[in-house]
Amino acid sequence: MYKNTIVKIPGETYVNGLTTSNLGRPELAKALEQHKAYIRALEKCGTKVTVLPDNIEFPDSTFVEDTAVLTSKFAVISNPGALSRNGEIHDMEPVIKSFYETIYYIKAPGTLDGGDILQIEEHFYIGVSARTNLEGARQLKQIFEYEGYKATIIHLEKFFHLKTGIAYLGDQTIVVAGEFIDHPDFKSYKKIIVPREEEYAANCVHVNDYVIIPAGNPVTKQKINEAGYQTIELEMSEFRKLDGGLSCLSLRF
Ligand code: CIR
Repeated sequence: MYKNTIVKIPGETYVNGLTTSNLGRPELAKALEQHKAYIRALEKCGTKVTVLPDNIEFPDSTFVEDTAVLTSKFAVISNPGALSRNGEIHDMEPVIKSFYETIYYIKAPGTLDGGDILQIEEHFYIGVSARTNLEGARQLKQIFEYEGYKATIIHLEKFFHLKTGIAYLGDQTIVVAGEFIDHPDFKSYKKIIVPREEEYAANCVHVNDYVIIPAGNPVTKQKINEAGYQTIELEMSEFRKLDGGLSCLSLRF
């Protein structure tokens, strides 16, 4: 059960954020509207949403998930792998300190983006990606093991972040796409398989009684509903343009 969520408003420089998507430049007004709907959805799920002001110095800073890994017992401040994003942790640190007593840090030369971390009950999966290096992944694995959790490092082939292609819904059920469909480390879970043309929907978030999914993915929505979950659909076009998915826009704890 998540009680809290943290989000950050996209600033006017959002349109200059990092991207590999080729979907065009985002429209700020539309992004702000979609972000408001995202906040409303987190409230509908029963979380208290902490809304942080924008910071135009960091165009990508609305993607707060990458700055930290939050668990029920402790927090880890990440060390974001993109140079232009690394300073985002300085805005986030005091906020996280207001919620947590035990805080760990990923330290250079380790880099780590929170989007590469997936929790399945007491087991954390850590993606090694273009943003999270092996040193960062090893540091985090050590922290989890010290705190009594299991941790597995997963080497990504194509996905941007680990959670770009996988989500956990509870009840040992995962939503998977692409390279994770037949991945040996996920073979013991019940799987909802996302079809290729809906791959963006693999980044969905289970928040209490709902699964929030990106609008326009009817096959995935139906499969999630058939598995017994209620869904909330959100328009995500302006975040997708900067490679952002639903999970990236919040920290949930
Ligand atoms: C970036 O390239 O860092 C941002 N434009 C998108 C970050 C998406 N975050 C995530 O998947 N956790």
